[in-house]
Amino acid sequence: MNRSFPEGFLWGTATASYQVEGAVKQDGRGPSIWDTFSHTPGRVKLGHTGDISCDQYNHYREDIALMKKLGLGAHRFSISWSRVMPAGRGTINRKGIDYYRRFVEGLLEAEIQPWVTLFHWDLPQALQDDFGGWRSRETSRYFADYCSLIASELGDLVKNYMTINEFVCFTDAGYRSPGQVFAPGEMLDIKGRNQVRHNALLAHGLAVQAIRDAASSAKVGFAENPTICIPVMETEEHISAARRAFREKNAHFLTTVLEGSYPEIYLEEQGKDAPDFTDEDMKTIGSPVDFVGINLYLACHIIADPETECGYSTIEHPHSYPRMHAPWIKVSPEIAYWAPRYIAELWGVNNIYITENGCACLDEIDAQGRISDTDRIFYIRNHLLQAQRATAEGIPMKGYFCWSLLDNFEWADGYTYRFGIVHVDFKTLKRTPKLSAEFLSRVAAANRVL
Ligand code: PNW
Repeated sequence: MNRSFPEGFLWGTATASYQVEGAVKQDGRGPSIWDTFSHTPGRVKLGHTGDISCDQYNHYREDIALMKKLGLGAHRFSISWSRVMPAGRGTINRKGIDYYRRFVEGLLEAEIQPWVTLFHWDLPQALQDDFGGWRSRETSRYFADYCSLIASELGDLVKNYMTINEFVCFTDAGYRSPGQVFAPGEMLDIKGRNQVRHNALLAHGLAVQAIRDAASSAKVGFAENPTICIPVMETEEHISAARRAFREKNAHFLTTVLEGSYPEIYLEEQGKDAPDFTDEDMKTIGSPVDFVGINLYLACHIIADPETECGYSTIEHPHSYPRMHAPWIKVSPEIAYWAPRYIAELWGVNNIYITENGCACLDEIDAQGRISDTDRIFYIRNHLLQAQRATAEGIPMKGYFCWSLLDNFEWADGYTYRFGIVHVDFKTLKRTPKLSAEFLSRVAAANRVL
């Protein structure tokens, strides 16, 4: 069986600033809401913080050397807004910009394309204090200014930008979470939460325009983790039911960005709590993007159901559904096929990237100091098989980024879950590639599933 990916398929790893950088007080970085949140007792497991983490700020050369050895052609990382603009607006911190320039130059020297995420949740604390963070559209406007700064400072070296990473994880989880609570850890009413969502969407749209203005050759997209609908059986009725469900379940983020308007179903559902917006806002939110990034995590199963008005029902995961070490990560590799297929079919997107895929494992170290994470290889390999199936059918998926290069600060779970293909000893900061790193390295070199 041919398991090759198309020629030129991009292989990469991914990280995010607050999760790996450490050096939170070094060289003029301002605090972000995640510094505040992680230092608030009870917010993060075991009181862990990102103060040091992998200390990539001081170990970036070592990490680039590691990536070079792996031989993957791309690396996705995020910029810490408060490292380059300590108060989120106004004064620029040159040392912060210089760091990212050095980092990008290092990647390019190692023949690794830099893919920059502009916002991976570490909002400058000053914007939280002054404007209530994403409660205010001032934050959306300042985000565009910051993006413009980055695109003009790095635009000669960086071609690919993602405005925002995963809307739900800093809007819903930060301002009104039914489950996992992320920074800033507020509890707004539904209308307030919907306005936060809107301001985040607006920030994305304003940023797309700002980046294009500042760097004309830039490619701009975003990285979203939609709820990915899997037809329970691959027959036409279930496939079309799941396609419809995919559009509707992601109405408030993915669908809105790609259609440039809030779907009726969302506005109806929210009723009097629907966000306030203008036509101009919606035009901005729908600014054309060059690519769509999908972070593969969340799945649901859909069954066609003529008894319902929408024509489908969602099947809850049975308690015995297989999971990885982090229990919220369920094993549904089909998402790597259905997400790109539905995105291409529903919205005609012709550049799709998997911007994250990976899982937490226990990663036991053997007597020889090796980590033979066959469970992670199993997880990634099965997703790759489905991704390959998509490309073989002509679905325009152009690349794959593995989450994550390194074990790192896993948000509210602190360091209790390891997602890296490279192990990090957080006492000594020693990096040790796991067996999955070798696996991915060989897959990328062969450009096929091994
Ligand atoms: C993504 N959920 O976050 C993020 O982009 C990464 O920063 C993170 O480390 C990685 O996935 C692993 O968690 C998510 O609960 C966090 O559904 C939570 C969820 C999904 C994605």
